[in-house]
Amino acid sequence: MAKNTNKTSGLPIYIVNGPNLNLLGSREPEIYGRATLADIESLCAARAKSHGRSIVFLQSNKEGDLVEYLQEARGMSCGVIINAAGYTHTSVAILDALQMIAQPVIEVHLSNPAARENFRHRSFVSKAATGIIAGLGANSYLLAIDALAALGATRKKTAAKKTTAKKPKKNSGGRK
Ligand code: CA2
Repeated sequence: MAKNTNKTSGLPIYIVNGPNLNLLGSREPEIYGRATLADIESLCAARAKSHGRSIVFLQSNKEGDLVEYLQEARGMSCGVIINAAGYTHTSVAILDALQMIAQPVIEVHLSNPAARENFRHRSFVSKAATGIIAGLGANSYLLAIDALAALGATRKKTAAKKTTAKKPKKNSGGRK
């Protein structure tokens, strides 16, 4: 596992959940599974702990609250996992907030929106996401935690590691 030496090391993973996910487990289990959001929170806390990480687990039915959680995550997290639920497909405000986050952002979904109705095929969140995990029920969240741990959850989204290519020495046995 990559060593976490960046200044965000030690900060929690923010897990942000959008509208109606507070009702999980009560309806449409064939699409969203039987786990409640509280179940998913416990599973996430345990998985994060196994990577030496902690979580801040948040849910709101209000777009403005979600924007505020994401603004808070800029200075207070080592990475963000977001299931924006219905706002995935509509919210420019959430996209704008995500674009201001330097840490890695993983978009998650319980179902696979690409295999569902056309209106779910567009995701504003994807435009700002480092990666996307969908269609695996509660496991989507757990794999997103694994992904952040594997990334070190510290690397800036755009700043690729600088590599200084060594100049080949003249006549040093290289291909002629
Ligand atoms: O699959 C996902 O995780 C979604 O983000 C869930 C959203 C949906 O609008 C996205 O297209 C995909 C819907 C969340 C609705 O939550 C429910 C809670 C209880 C029962 C039924 C749905």
